[in-house]
Amino acid sequence: MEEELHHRDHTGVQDFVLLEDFTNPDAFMENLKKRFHEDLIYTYIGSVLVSVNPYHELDIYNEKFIDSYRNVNFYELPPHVFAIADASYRSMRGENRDQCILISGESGAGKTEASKKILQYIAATSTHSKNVEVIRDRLLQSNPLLEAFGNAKTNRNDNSSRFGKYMDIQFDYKGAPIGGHIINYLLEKSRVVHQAEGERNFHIFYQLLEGATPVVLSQLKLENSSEKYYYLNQGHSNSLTSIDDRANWRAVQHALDVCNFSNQEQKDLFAIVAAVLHLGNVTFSGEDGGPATITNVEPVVVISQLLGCEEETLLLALQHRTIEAKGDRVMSPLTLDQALYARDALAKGVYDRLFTWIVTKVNDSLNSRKKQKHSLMGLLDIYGFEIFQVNCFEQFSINYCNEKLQQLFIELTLKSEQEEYQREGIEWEPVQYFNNKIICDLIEGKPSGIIAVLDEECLRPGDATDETFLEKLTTTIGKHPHFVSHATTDNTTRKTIGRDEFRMKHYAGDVTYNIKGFLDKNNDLLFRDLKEAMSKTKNIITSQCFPVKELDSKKRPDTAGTQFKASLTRLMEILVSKEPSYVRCIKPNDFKRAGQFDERIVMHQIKYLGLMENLRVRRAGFAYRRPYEVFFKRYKSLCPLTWPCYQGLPKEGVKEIVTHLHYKPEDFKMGKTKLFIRFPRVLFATEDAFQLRKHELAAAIQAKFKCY
Ligand code: AD9
Ligand code: MG
Repeated sequence: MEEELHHRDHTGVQDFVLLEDFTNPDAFMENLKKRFHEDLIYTYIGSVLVSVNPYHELDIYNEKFIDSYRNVNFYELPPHVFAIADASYRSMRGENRDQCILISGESGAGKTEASKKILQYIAATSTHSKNVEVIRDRLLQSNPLLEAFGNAKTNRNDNSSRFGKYMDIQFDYKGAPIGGHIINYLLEKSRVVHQAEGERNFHIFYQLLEGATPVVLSQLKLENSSEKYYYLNQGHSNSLTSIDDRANWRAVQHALDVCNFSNQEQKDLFAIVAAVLHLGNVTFSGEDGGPATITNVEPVVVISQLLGCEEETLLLALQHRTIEAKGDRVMSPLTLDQALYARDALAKGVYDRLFTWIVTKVNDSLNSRKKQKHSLMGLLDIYGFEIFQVNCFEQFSINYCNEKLQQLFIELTLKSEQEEYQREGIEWEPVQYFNNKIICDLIEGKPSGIIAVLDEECLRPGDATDETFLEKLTTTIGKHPHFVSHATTDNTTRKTIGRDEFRMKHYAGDVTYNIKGFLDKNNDLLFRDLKEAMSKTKNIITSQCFPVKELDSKKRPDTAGTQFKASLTRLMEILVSKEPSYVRCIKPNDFKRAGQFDERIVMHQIKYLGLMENLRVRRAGFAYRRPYEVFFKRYKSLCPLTWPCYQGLPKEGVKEIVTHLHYKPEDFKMGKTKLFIRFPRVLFATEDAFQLRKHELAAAIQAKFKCY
């Protein structure tokens, strides 16, 4: 098996650190390309894994591969996502440090696939018992379930994640997975009511229509034809060859059972999914500015049956809103625009809360309760950087999230690595890199960041509109080097940007955002009457999702932008507290096509992901570093001067050890508190010697006991 693996990997270099011309981006790309055409999709930059999406199935994820990567030193086998998973797992076990694996790259680059492979590896590697198996299955099954509700076909990716996901896997002291916890980030709920040309709604809708039995469909009053539903037919792209909705439906059914959703819960869940579809088919009529009336009552009747609420209440809430004036409550009819807005807001609100309810329920099933949590491994798989024909509030949020992640990467690799050399007094030629902190500040800064300005407009009573928001942006940040608007730019650029747009120079490229809907989406308003109607439903999920106490609260909820910002800040705190590993995913072409390597777009990604800088820092640096205490404790038995007893300081002890092991001067440097080793092979040799020594010592002890 190992022979086979080595044989497969004869093309290019496995680690960019070995590239002769390591400062040349063309050489970098040539290496990626050569390997890509041999289906060698993984390459290292030191301990960072670079992965290129092959866009076809590779037979490198089977049991045999899992076995061969288990417990093997990182650099001994060809680069693989399993090696990253294994190294992270072993580091967690060996050094008792919580880990996280951060997967980044643009939409369609292969993040979600990578995260699934890591989970597969971890599930297969760790010690098994009956209890562990239950949790392991749930961890694995949470994927198809959340993907069904949270992924969709976009023009970039047929299975695009439309929510961010951070998953902690909890392990006991033996290294067995005993629980997990998922945090979900901002679901792109606008997709529930509208899809761009060529795109689809969330997978679950099509799965239900394609996969459910005629009996189930008739209970839900649905027809097996997605074309009939307004919320599904706007993108004109319902059937896909790349996705088997029927098979995925069966997978979801299985996942729901494994994750402990009761029959009643499953019934209620799909009643909601169906209700959303019926809601989309409710139509209104109304004159300019006059009251709107529902023109087809049938779907409303069906919804009230499905959710278990009064038909009348729902009809009223869809056509009116209650206004409180001077202590009096008055029913005010909605205009046509308002009624359509309210209908869509209800559909989005219900679906979004349902999604969070599902995550909570999955977390419940993964809760390790009394069992002793010992260590954690986090997996982050978010939506990748996106540029569409038209970019809205959703793309703005997604790209903001990617800026934050890039910032973390910079902080933890480029910046901290260089700072550490300085701190440790090691000679060092600084590497220049672009720090995107300036863009993060532009978005989230106070008081003049984009989110702050947006909030200000949202909270301003009176005539605030998307247009006034843009005006305000232009006056407050018009001169910022990463912001461009029609009003602030030169004549040439002005031709490329509309009056209702602003452009941001993101780390990954320029994106032009259309301001339409920014205020609404940030406000995220759902009329009280509809909330109240939902809180009174007999369907346990909707009533739980719309608790009465929310209605009683007088406090205005935070805007969508501010909530997202806060959740990202918390995420960053979680991530910096752990030891990170990185997978950097690259998309080889824009056509989801196997075997096609588009140099232009790959080069663009190499540049913005900062891979060249990453390589330079790595190349000039040291593969391994450990505090003297840690190194000394592990390897002291290798040197007669430090074993079995040693009186001196750990640093002096380490010096004895490396001298005894004949480390060459160019192989290592001694910092103030840490030992730095330049090449992994040196460490491997030391580790191998240690393993041998351990066996010798164990044998000696055994022999001693036998004498007695
Ligand atoms: V998005 O930001 O969620 O839109 P991802 O998650 O980066 O994006 P994803 O993992 O979903 O991309 O990959 C897109 C598609 O590429 C998958 O559906 C697969 O068809 C294909 N892919 C990705 N990685 C692999 C792989 N290692 N082997 C085979 C792959 N196919
Ligand atoms: Mg994804």
